[in-house]
Amino acid sequence: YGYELAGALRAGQTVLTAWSALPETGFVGLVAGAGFDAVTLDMQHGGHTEQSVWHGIEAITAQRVPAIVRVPVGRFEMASRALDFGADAVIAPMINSVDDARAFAAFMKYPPLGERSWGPTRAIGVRGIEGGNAYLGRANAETLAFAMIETRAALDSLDAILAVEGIDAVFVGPADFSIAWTGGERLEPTLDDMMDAVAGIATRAKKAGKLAGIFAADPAMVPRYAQMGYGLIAAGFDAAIVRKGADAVLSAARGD
Ligand code: 3PY
Ligand code: MG
Repeated sequence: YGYELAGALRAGQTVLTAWSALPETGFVGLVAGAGFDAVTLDMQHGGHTEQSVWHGIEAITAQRVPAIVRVPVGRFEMASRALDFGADAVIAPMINSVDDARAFAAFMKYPPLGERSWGPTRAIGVRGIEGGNAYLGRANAETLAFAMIETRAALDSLDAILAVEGIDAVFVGPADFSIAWTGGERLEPTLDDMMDAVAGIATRAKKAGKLAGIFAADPAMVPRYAQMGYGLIAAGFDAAIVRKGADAVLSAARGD
C-alpha cells in the first residue's frame, strides 16, 4: 500500500474527495468508509487541528483511502508535518505569488527539489513502506503539493506558479475566486462568467505538465469540472452529507 492518489490523478482518473471540517476521528473514519475516493481534512476553515489530523489520517488510511490535508494560510511547516503524519497530498490556500509557491514547495519536497526535513516514521508506518530509503526514493514524486489559486494575483502569476518544480498541482477555490472576480461584491462559487477563467486554469496546468483540482460547491458541477480537466474534485462537505442524509431519512419517514 503506497500513495495511490498520485498514480490515479496522473492516469487521468477523476478522484472525488470528501471535505472534512468536523474534527472528530470516529466521524472522519465514517466518511472515509462511505465510498469517496479520498478524504480531505480542512485545517483552514474546518475544525481540524494537528492532533485531529494525526488521528484522522490513521482513520482514513485504515480504510485504504488517500488522505489529503488543507493547511491554514502560510502554514508551510504544517504541510511538512501532514506529510510526516502520512498524508498523500497537501493543499495550501492563497498561493498568490511565485514566492508563496516556492516557499510551499520547499517544505513539501526533499532535496534537491526542496528543504523538507527528515522524519516520516509515522508515514512509513501507516503505509507499510519498506524503510526510510524506500520512502525517500518515492516521496517527492508520490506526495503531492497543491497550490490554491483563488485570487486575481494568483491568476496573474499562474504560469510562474506552475513552473515551480516542487508544485505538482493547482487547486481552485471558487468561493474566494468569486469574491475576487466580483471585486468583493458577491460570493458565487458557480458564477457563470468566471467559468472560462476556471477552465483556463486546468488547461494551463495540463500544458505545464501539472495536475489540477477544484472545490465543487455544488456536486452537480462535478461532471463539468471533470470535462474541463480537473482530476481532484472536492464534492462532499461533511456537514452537508449529514444534512442531506437527515433530509432523505425524514422525508421517507414522513412520506413527503
Ligand atoms: C474556496 O472556494 O475559496 C475554497 O477555499 C474551497 O474551500
Ligand atoms: Mg478559499
